[in-house]
Amino acid sequence: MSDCIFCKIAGGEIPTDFVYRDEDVVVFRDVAPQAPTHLLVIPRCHVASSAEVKDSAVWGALMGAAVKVALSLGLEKDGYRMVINTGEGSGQTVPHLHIHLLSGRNFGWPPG
Ligand code: DGP
Repeated sequence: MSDCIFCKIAGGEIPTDFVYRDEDVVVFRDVAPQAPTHLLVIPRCHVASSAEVKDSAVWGALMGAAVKVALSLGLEKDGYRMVINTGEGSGQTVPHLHIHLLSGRNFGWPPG
């Protein structure tokens, strides 16, 4: 989508240091980190939110990449959290599906 910031990042229109890239997914650091490690895992194809996924292969690619990156960084040692905000009420601000991958501090439950 031409006016989507995450499509521009995935497409290379906005210079970004990628932590991970494959043909379906890119991973990069959140601009406003909420933990010492805060990565965004996004599909290259534009999907507005988790509620809009039509092809279950998107989930395999996204979750597979998220866990691969988490393990490659050793995040499982102290634990990590994955979050998918869906819709305004959940706090979603960017309408392009993304997994927040957070680690490096203790997380409370229930989440705020
Ligand atoms: P959410 O609120 O779940 O939609 O999360 C969107 C996240 O995206 C938020 O934590 C800030 C981050 N973000 C927004 N714009 C940019 C950007 O241009 N670059 C990067 N790296 N992160 C962004």
